[in-house]
Amino acid sequence: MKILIGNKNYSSWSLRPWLVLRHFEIEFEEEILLLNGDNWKQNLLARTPSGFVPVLEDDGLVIDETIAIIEYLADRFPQYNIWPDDMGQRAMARACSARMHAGFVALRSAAPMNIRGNFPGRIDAKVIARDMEELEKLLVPLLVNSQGPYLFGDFCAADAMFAPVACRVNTYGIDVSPRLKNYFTAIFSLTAFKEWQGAALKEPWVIPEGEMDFIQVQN
Ligand SMILES: N[C@@H](CCC(=O)N[C@@H](CS)C(=O)NCC(=O)O)C(=O)O
Repeated sequence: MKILIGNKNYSSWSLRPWLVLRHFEIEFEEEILLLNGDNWKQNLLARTPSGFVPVLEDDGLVIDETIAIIEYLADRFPQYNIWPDDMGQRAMARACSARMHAGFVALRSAAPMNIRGNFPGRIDAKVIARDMEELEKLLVPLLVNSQGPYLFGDFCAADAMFAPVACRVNTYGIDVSPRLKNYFTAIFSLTAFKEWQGAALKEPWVIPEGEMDFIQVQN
């Protein structure tokens, strides 16, 4: 089984299924397809169905789209609770994951994941206010219900879906409620997350579009 991912510092979609693979100790190989440099897009188009990462290759299958990769892993490894065991909780976990996959567009574009970046106070709070309100309304009741540390108690795929949001909140110093702050701390404390973060911090590549000065000029 092999996962094709983007640069670890920037590729928020790649982080999600990678975290599931690593956290549940599934054996896999990884290959980074750079999201920068000469001909990076042509290379991506040549190696992936849609020209986007992540992509999972397994047993002759080539699967793209983050949610589909996670669902495949859950089917392929039913011995792990990639989704919660309880049917109702599983439905809730899929629902909030789908909301993340399809939504939070303002937050995602104004505050791209940049793990090594440190840009507190440099995002216009008004631009992301509605998304941050929606995030609190979505996640806090789940955390109250589960009593933490993760959305459904133990770490599951839904938490992987929100891990890049934790990174964004950290990089841009975005205000969140104490409950969300604790939740993001729990994500940062995962061994699998620390491994990804350590690798991201060592990467030499800089993508201007993911750096604050570029974003502010664009806006
Ligand atoms: N809908 C896709 C989105 C994947 C995506 O946007 N990946 C980014 C990297 S994080 C990418 O490949 N970008 C290449 C490009 O923008 O051309 C998924 O859920 O996997």
